[in-house]
Amino acid sequence: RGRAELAAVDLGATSGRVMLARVGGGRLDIREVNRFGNGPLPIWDGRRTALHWDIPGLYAHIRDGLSAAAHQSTDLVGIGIDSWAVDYGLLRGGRLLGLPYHYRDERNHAGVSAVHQTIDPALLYARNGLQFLPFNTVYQLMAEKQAGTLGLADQALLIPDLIGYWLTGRTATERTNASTTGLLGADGNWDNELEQTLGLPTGLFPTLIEPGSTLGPVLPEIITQLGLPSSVTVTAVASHDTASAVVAVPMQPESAGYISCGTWGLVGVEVADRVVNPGARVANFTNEVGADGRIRFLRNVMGLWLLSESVRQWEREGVTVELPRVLDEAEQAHPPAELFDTDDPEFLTPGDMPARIAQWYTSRGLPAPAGRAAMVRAILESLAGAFARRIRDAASLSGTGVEVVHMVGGGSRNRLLCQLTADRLGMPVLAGPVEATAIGNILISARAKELIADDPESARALVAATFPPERFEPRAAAHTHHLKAFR
Ligand code: LRH
Repeated sequence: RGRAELAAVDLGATSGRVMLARVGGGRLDIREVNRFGNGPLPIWDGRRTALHWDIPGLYAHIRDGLSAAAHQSTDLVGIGIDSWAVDYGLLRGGRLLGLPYHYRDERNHAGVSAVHQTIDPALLYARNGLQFLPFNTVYQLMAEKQAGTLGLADQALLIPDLIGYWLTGRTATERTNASTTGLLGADGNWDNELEQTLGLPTGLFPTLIEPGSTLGPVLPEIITQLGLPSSVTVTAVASHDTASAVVAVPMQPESAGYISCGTWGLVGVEVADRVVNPGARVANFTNEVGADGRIRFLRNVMGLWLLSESVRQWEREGVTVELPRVLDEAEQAHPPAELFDTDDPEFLTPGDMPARIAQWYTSRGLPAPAGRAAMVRAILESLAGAFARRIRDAASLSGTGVEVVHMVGGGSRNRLLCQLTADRLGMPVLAGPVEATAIGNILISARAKELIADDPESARALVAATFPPERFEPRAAAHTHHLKAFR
């Protein structure tokens, strides 16, 4: 096996980046090429302000990043793309019809009632095994149908597949991300019967492809425009960002849980088979498909969105917020008298987050955190509490003997959050890597290009050796009322 360079395009809901990695000979070196902000773009639609993604803007940053990567590299052989799940672009005759909707747009409410009027949510869960999130693609498509826009399209592409299509001219639906649409059946194929029941067109999404397969060579004009080597190809990686992140969790899945903490906290375990039963449905656990056919049995917890939306609000109020300082202050602040429910749907939409959290407390007759430091402390304590609770659920519902919990993604850089999570869990938290998603993206490309051994264990061993995690031990006093290990 030789060494070569690979680019990862990794789009998160709060920021995106292009990374360049040199892989081979048992080594993985990765660095950032460019980074750009991302977020909901409000656009007036004639009746209301709708939330969209600025996909052309993101694509421009991706092109810049790939071009810079090509200039910094001597041997760029592949590109992999991952992004947040569930969202898609509608196309007709190969052309994008409009800006993709942001999953936080409120149109989903209409889609949810339309779907649940047609099919009982319990039956839907038995088919697709997905937790209820109002923005699962199936609900968005129903909203689109009601708005009359779905009929205009002859194709839908999930976000990473859309970027891949623009780079290669090839269309496909990568499986891990497809599994978040709600339209895949237990057999792993598009559930045409469900689509027909809901009155949705079948065949809207192109054929499924597996992570690790080649999408295609980059279009000649793009090779020229960006100065890419002519032989570079796009690999379909585990294109759902969470799937990529879990590929790079340096864990032993039989005895570990994970928290992939960025905009969202994705909290769960990796299992061989779907866990679909009434308990899992009531706890709102999902079965998303991962690389190597593994299942991510997890639950969404609101995540660092609570913090980033708070910071955004404070900045709107004219305060300059230096996050490291606010986190230091939060460490000194008093913990809240009570944790708030991070997953209250009130927190889903953009806007004044501190006011909504304060309202959560006062409407229950509880004192709201006073001041920024106390608010940040309440957010981190409440997230840590939710993480611990969901790890416990994941372990007991799946029968996994969790002894240690890995925290990856941006949250793993937040030492207070890691420590509080360890305290609430009563077990060690192993933090890092921060860029797990981009690393997982690279690892799948590297396996496909035969730069590393083609198995998930070797890939995780490489992560563990390259990015040794930081260990947070639970502090004794804090966890006395929590169980040590859960089965
Ligand atoms: C995390 C994530 C998560 C989905 C949400 C839409 O970025 O992909 O797995 O539930 O975004």
